Amino acid sequence: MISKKIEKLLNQQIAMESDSSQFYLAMASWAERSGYNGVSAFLYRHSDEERQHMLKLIKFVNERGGVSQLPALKSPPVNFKNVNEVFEQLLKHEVKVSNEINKLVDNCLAEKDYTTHNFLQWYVSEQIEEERLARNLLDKLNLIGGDKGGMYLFDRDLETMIPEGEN
Ligand code: OFO
Repeated sequence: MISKKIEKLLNQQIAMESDSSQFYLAMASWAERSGYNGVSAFLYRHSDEERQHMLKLIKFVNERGGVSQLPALKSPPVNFKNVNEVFEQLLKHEVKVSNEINKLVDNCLAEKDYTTHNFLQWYVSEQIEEERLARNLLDKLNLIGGDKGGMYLFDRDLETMIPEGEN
C-alpha cells in the first residue's frame, strides 16, 4: 500500500508524462506540416512512448492500493522556429522530468517506500537514455548547421530511430 504522500507525488508524475506526450505530439504535428517526415515519425513515436510511461504509473498506483488521477490536458505550442528549437526544448523538458523523477526517488527513500523506489528505477534508466539521445541529436544538428543535404540525411535517419536510442 502506498502512502497518501507517495500517491500524490506519483499522480504529479502521471501529469508530467501526460504533458510530455502532448508536447511531443505538438512537435510531431509541426514537423509533419513543415516537411520533416522523419523527425515527425520519431516524435509521434516519442509521444506514444510517453503515454506508455503514464500508463505504467497509473497501473502501478492502482495496483498498490492508491487512486490514480488523470490531469487536464494542457495546450502545447503550435509552432516552432526550426528543428533545432524542437530538440532544444525536448532536451530541456527531459532534464526537468529527470529532476522530478530524482525528487520522487528521494521521497520514496525518506518514506521508506522501497517498492515504489524499486519501480522507479526503470524511469531513472529511461531518463538517462532519453537525455543522452536528445543531446546526441542536438550535437548532430549543430554539426549540420545550415547545410540542406545534412538536414535531409538527419531527417531520413530519424524515420526509423527509436526514441530511447536503442537503435
Ligand atoms: Fe517519460 O520519459 Fe521522457 O519525459
